[in-house]
Amino acid sequence: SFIESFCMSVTLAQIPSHDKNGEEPLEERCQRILQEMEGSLTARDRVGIQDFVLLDAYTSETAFMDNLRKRFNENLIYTYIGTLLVSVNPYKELGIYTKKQMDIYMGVNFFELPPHIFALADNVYRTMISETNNHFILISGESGAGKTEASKKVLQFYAVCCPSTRLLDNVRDRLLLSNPVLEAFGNAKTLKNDNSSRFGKYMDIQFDHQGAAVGGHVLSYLLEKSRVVHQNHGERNFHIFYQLVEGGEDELLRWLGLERNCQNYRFLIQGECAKVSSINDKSDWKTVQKALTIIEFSEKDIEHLFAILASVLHLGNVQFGASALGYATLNNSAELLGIPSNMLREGLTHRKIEAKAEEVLSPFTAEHAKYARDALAKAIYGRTFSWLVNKINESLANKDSTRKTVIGLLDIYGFEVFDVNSFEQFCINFCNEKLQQLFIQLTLKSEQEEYEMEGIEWEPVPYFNNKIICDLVEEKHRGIISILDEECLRPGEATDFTFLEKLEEKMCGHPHFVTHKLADQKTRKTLERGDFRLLHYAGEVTYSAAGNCLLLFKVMRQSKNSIIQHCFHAIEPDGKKRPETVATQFKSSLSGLTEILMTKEPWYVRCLKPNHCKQPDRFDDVMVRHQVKYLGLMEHLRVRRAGFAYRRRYEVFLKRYKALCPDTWPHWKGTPAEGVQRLIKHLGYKPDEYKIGRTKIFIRHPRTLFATEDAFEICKHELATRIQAKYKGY
Ligand code: AOV
Ligand code: MG
Repeated sequence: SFIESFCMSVTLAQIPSHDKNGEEPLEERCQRILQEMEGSLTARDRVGIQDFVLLDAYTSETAFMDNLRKRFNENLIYTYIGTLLVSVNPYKELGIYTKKQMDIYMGVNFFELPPHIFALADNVYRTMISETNNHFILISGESGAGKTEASKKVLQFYAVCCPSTRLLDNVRDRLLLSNPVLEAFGNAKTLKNDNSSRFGKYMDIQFDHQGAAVGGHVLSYLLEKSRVVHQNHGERNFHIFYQLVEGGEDELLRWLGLERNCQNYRFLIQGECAKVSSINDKSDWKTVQKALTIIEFSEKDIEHLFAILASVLHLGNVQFGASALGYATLNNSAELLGIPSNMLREGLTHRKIEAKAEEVLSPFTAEHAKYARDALAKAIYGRTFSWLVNKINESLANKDSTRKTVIGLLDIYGFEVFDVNSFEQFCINFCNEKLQQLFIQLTLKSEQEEYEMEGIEWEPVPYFNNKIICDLVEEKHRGIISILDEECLRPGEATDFTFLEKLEEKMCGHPHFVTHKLADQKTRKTLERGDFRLLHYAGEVTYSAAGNCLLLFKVMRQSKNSIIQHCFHAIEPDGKKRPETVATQFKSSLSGLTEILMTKEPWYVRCLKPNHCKQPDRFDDVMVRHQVKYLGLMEHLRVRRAGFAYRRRYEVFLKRYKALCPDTWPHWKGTPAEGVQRLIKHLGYKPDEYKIGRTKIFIRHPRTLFATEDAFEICKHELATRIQAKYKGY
């Protein structure tokens, strides 16, 4: 019979995939799920709908917003658009990330339970196992929307839920503990977020063929180093400095020549908020200490690491006046860095000039000396951060060479606009622009192209393509970065103003570029002379070119001092004559990232920020609507809804479900396409529920596939019962 022959092809291990639901009889479970899917009207009214695709007035932004708000008010922060997860930051503990919750979501059909980040994590994981391919989860949203929290939840889910052996336990711990360390050194309080990521992070989690997490690798992107020496009002330096000063043991502080008072260190108090109520620097210090040991930093490494941090703090207190130079603190700094203090002093206050084969020391002005000091502090910190990431990678590396599949987690700094936006914001926002472009390419664009390729009738959904803004920034020879490069590397008197003039000349008329000359025509807001404005996908941002200190930058590049040279010249890749500027390096590292991602299957978490005040239970309509718009959620929904939630190649679909139809079981003689048609006819698919493409079947609603999947489960369940009955006697 059908069941018996099916029985032969299924291994016992495959059968109880839903065994934790064993307490609930399958029939009842199906009934329940169906009821939940249909959703009683009253419940719907109250809690909204968990998948926007099922929303009746799906094209209306108002309906979208209503649903989102309803759910938010009920503390339901997650909603799907198909398999995309929308998350709204609740700004309060919801108690939904417990071990118990993880158990509930583990191995359960995606649409069976209320939307959750764990459901997404689980779905990605199981797809990776069953299709043995690589995936990545792109987490996006503006600063403070909840990206870092989401990425931590995903990592925790894998650490807790994936099979493990005692041997692998430490891999698991290291994966988890890499987070507090990286956050201590790479996150800081900003006006937007008390724990704002100031670097971009891409983490690969590697799994072996049994699905155990066996290793990881972190790539970091452009750390906002300027924060080491300068913080805007209401912001802080990187967490680790405060942790050290607040939490460091007496003995350690004495050795480092530090006092337990943040107010004594210039680099810590420019934002005038060394204390933050939501942050406990003391206990965070303990966590970081513990993490460093588990990641296997040697005692010596740890010692050196803190010596470097302290040297930066001392450096910050060095003052250059007409005559006074803080010799004592400079000596402190030099000692901790392990360099002769006269060399450091000379390096910071003089530059060498070659005149007729002779080297002459020419003193810097106090202004230049300050600049050199800050540049050195930034460079020291930046390099230490890279070193830290390398150390973590060594510790996470999996040495055995068997084939592994990976899930990549991308958590970067979100789009941000401050009163004054400098080069750092330019890079951060460009990064977001690039990721939006990737999202567009992978969803809106490729989706519609696929319908075309498969010969499926399709009414195109229009969307805003931000490629034009990406090009404006990064295009070869013409983009802003190219112009910046040219100005930085051009001999002669390049200044911030010549840079701006070049920009004006080349970008004139570009729909997303505004300078002060054009400001009045394009927008009502005027611009300062040293500013330019970009109309980003997520909103307009005014950048201050004057802050870029192009001139000083050029002076420093000419320095013969080896420390300064080291800091100002990017390492030149072999064979390249032209040194790369930071912007160009960043641009190429982002292209590298895009390449890494393009080889993997994408999943998306779109994080929304409900209000500007970091407060719970406040849903600012205008603000959320704006995010929904620029993230392209409506367009995504339209494509999803008008389109088909699921598609599978005929072979794959047939292979999985052929047991559900006597005609296709156990062998189908015809083409896979015909087999699938026979199969779905048997299953009673309605004509408007699916479309037959060239190579794939397209299914409109998740529930159709869901019903099929359940039929498949019941089929397996019956089979399991039979097998058990059969073998009972043995
Ligand atoms: P971000 O990563 O998106 O901003 P975070 O993930 O750091 O934002 O979230 C900011 C803060 O919001 C967190 O510190 C939490 O207090 C709160 N929060 C976020 N998600 C949740 C959640 N699911 N449950 C409870 N509280 C949450 V930036 O790194 O600034 O772009 O550069
Ligand atoms: Mg973050």
